[in-house]
Amino acid sequence: MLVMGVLNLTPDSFYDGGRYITPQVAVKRALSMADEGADIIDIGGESSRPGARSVSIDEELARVVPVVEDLAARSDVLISVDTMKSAVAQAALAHGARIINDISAVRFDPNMAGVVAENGAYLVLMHMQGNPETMQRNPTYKDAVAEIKSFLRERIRAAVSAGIDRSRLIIDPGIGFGKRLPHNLEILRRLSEFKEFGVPILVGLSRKSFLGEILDLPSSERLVGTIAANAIAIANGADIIRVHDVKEGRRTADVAFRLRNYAT
Ligand code: 9MG
Repeated sequence: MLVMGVLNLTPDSFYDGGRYITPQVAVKRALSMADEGADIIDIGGESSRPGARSVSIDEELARVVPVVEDLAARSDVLISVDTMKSAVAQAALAHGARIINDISAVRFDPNMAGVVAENGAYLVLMHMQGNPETMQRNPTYKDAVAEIKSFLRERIRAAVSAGIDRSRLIIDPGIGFGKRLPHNLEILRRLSEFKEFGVPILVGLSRKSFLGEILDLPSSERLVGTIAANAIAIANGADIIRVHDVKEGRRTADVAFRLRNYAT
């Protein structure tokens, strides 16, 4: 059971935007997340929030690469980079990253799958209906779980045919990416159905707006909701949780995983 700590190097992410804006502060935060029990640090240089400003390759490289390089020199923690750009992925992998978290599931940049394959990197394939700009404009499904599974099946096939070893793949149903509250709830309730792919399942629900809808609370007040929902996700089969609050996420993971696997 792995915990992925979120490190956004962006001014406009929905919860931690603007906090880790210099490389020194960002690396310090990454090291403290590793101390708190993060197995993976997911570093992002472009916000995927609806309406967020898009970032040039040069700007994203300038934000991400110095942090990856310095963190890799100071720690053995697994470094993931949240990017849809193959040039950013290539540079990050050359400087010590091991995982590419591509929320487009290698659809937005035609060179991405090749870069991941050539570097023998791990790849997160996430489902999103639409794109970050349009995704929350009335997303619609007949059967969200069935449609997300069919998308992931096709993306796994595409990744493998681009030369990425299946053992390097991680799937993610993309909580909040082109989904309304009932879709997110249905996905978490039926998460075990994603086990049929035989690859690890990552869930990112930390402080997201569906929790705000349930609780009628802003992102700063959604930690307890995050813990509750992560515990259910783990009970239903999640292998990796992506969280802003690593200490709490680690404890949630350890307890929920032990309960899931307890055998008399
Ligand atoms: C970058 N990012 C924001 N939310 C995410 C989620 O739920 N999963 C993954 N893989 N990445 C995410």
